[in-house]
Formats: sequence, structure tokens, C-alpha cells
Amino acid sequence: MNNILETSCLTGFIRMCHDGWLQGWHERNGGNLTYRMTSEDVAACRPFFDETPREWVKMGVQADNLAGEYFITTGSGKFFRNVELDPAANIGIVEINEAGDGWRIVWGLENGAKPTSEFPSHFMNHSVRKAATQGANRVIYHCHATNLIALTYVLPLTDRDFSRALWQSATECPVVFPEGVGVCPWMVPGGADIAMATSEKMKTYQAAVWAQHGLFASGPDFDITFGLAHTIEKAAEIYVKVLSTGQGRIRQTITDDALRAIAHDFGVTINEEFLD
Ligand code: 2HA
Ligand code: ZN
Repeated sequence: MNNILETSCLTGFIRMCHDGWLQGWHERNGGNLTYRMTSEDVAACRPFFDETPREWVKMGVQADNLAGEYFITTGSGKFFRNVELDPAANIGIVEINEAGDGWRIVWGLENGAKPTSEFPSHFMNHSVRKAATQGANRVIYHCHATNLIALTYVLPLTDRDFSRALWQSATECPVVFPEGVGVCPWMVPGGADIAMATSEKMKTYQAAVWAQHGLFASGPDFDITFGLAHTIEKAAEIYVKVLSTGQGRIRQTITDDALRAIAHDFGVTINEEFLD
């Protein structure tokens, strides 16, 4: 291999950034993506790492189970739209220190760029999802999914209300996220508080809604994570159309027993707390 951009981890990462841009979820510098690399990914990329890594930077959050890990991350203030055109300027690879509380850039993020402003949230979510999935989770994705954001103005901001509205809006939803989704109230982005609130939700859920802001989604690989975000946003779009065309009146929907029947036939455990 002659070029780090030919590695499967970077081609997959860049493709997902472009896919998100094509969906319209990444206006300006909106959204961010991180991927926890496997040891094979690190071995394939290491020959292309900078000769001298950059300075260690403390994060304000800490996780023992991520000490020594490597992440691919989008850059702070960078536009998803530009990632494919110039990966090394818009994304990079960071190494986490042995204390699990700091990062340093080992590749990319050229010209003084930094990891995403949401790196603390991504980091805490990686820690929680890594533990919850016995190491399977590797991707955390934040996007400004339009219809989902719209719903945070009209639905009660509870896990139950959002989970039910999404499940009822597309028959595949209870199969894709049978545990439901978490909802965080509006919070200032970029800091440790929103990181902690989101990671609390991600102990139970694969995805969390940020009121008046967007979606946090997790998964084992790029396809599953993007597919989860896509499924949630598609269901939100349907629900927005249902509310709009019916002027708020819903004539019929998927019943709770029908949701149970889907879960039964597809072999998933639906969160009974959210069913009547
Ligand atoms: O990267 O989306 O939440 C910009 C954002 C912050
Ligand atoms: Zn955002």
C-alpha cells in the first residue's frame, strides 16, 4: 500500500462523511464522526504516521477502557462537504494517552486543525458503548438530521415519546432499535456536561436525540451506524409528514401488539417499558 487513504478504515470513514453530506445532514461544519481503530487498522496506517506526533492535549473527560486506543476523527470547524476532496486537511488520527484523558494527533488535521469540538462527547460515548457491547462498538456519529430536529419542537422530550413515534412511523424501526432511543434536553454543545448526559443515555440505547440540535448514533461499523441514523431520520420524516398532512390527527398507526409481533418474529427484544 502506497497511501494511507487506501486503507479500509479511511476509505470507509471518508465514504460515510460523504454519504452524510449527500443526505443534507451536514450544513457548514455541522456534525462529526469518530471511529475507534482496530489493531489491524493501526498497523496498516502506522507507516504513514507523522515522524513526530504533535503535543498531548487534555480532554476534560477520562476513560480507562480507551487508554492507548487510536481514533479517526473529523476536524473541529471542518466541513463534511470537503472531507473527500482533502482528507488530510479535514480529518485525522489521534492516539489516546495511557491515562485515558488526553489525545495527540499522529496523522492528518494539517495546518493546525484539531479534532472535532464534540470529541469529549464522542470519547465518553465510545467508552460506554465499548463496555456495553463487549468491544464491538467502534463508530460514533453526530448529524443534524432535519426531520428529527423538527420533532424536538413538537414532541415531549422523553425517551418513551420519541421511541414510540419512531417505531410507529416505519415497520423496520422496532427491529433496528428495539431498545428505543434516548432523548437529551437542549444543552450547550461541545462540553463535558453534554458528553456525560449523552453517555448516560448510551448505556441503554444505540442512539440519542439532542433536542433542537441533532442525533448521536453508534454502531460496530460504518454501514450499521449510518444505517441506524438513516432509519431514525427516515422515520422522523414520515412522522413529520403524517403530522403535517393530517394536521396533527392520526387516523391509524402500528399498534403496540403489532410492535410486539414484529419483535417476536424478527427475534429482537422490544423495550416493554415503552409499550402499553
Ligand atoms: O461540529 O455539530 O455539535 C459542529 C457540531 C457541534
Ligand atoms: Zn451538532
